[in-house]
Amino acid sequence: MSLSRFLPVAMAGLALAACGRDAAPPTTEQDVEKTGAAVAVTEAWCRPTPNGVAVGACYVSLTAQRKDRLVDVRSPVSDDIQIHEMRTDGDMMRMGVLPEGLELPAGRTVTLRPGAEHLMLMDLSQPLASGETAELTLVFQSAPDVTVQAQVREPAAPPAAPPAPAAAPAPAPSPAPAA
Ligand SMILES: [Cu+2]
Repeated sequence: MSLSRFLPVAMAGLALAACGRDAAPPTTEQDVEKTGAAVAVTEAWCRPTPNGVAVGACYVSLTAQRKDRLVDVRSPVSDDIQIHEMRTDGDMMRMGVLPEGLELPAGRTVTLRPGAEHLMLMDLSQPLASGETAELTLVFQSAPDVTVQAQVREPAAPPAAPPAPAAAPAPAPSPAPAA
């Protein structure tokens, strides 16, 4: 049999023609050059913003397999996301930009949280509403970008403060006469 010659089919042109303009932009750019070990991103969440407040705060937990650094964050809802730390200045807690990003030691989970490091979303294009999500793309020095959907919710109650009032330990059935 003769496998004479394959037709050099011009697939490229066909593929381009099939691309709709409304398709979401591909995220293949994140594959370039970033060959570092992946950073695990968990527990991404944001505080809801009251009406009219244009600055939001988001939090994530980051675990880098190898020493790395969170250097930038992007989101559709903010063009300017800053990586902030909290510092004690006398009796005052002040926040400020971490100019070199947030260091991620190897193998240890760094948890951003209220009162500590956090992501500050400046000039929000829309409010962060409880129950919704905000997309965050985390950019690392070595590891590939990671995009997560952060839950917008109120902060969880600190574990040290039980929510139950529990002031009156009265397990006995109260035989209060019905009115
Ligand atoms: Cu801040």
